[in-house]
Amino acid sequence: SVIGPGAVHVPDWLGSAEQRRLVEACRAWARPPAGLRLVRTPGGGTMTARQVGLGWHWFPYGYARSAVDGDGAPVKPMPRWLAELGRTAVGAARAYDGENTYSGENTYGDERAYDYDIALINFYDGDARMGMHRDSDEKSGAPVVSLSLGDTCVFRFGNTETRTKPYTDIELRSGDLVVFGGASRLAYHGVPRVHPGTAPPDLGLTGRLNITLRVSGLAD
Ligand code: MD3
Ligand code: FE
Repeated sequence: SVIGPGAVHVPDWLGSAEQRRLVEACRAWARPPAGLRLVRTPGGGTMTARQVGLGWHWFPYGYARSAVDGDGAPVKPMPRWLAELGRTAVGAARAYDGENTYSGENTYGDERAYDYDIALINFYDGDARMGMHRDSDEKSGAPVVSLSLGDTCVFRFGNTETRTKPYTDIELRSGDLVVFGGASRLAYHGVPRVHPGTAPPDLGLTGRLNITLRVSGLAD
């Protein structure tokens, strides 16, 4: 369903076998070197969700090939299959982007043009959350693809002007896809809470995992 202009939510897009495969892959990516780390914020704090990058590591506010706030090891490569999953996700979301199909144009452009070269994986456990922010460190307008695994969260989708109201809260569950393109690409958003113990029992995951796929627009 459409959350906002250019923002499409596809519940239960990933089947349980695909979810398990992704969780397994995330576990491997989380291991050192260049594994899961706490991202330090400029104010001297740390983000409560831990993060690992593929292709590029994100830091406030930019991208680097080795984690500035990690062990200094070179970032793991972005697997080709994950980049292709990003393209497939954009195609799947377009089918639901009813607001935009009437014009013959679409919000998302041609996904074959997008070379997804970044995956940012956020691990939420305990009381982890994510404050309202915009993702503006990519130098490409390609849509951001979000895949949720494990516990259900409240996702807050805001506006492009302020980090406060108006916003829409929706629940993201394990297997859900959201694609953020067009006018939503620079909208404020956050994760005000995660509901513990709501992951599918067969997934073997405590907490929540979110994978975002992005195009850096940076040179190799
Ligand atoms: C809207 N992650 O990694 S996913 C992030 O669940 C991030 O871990 C959240 O915000 C999470 O930056 C939310 C949904 C999401 C991701 C990227 C976006 C929404 C977005 C980029 C632009 C607009
Ligand atoms: Fe974000």
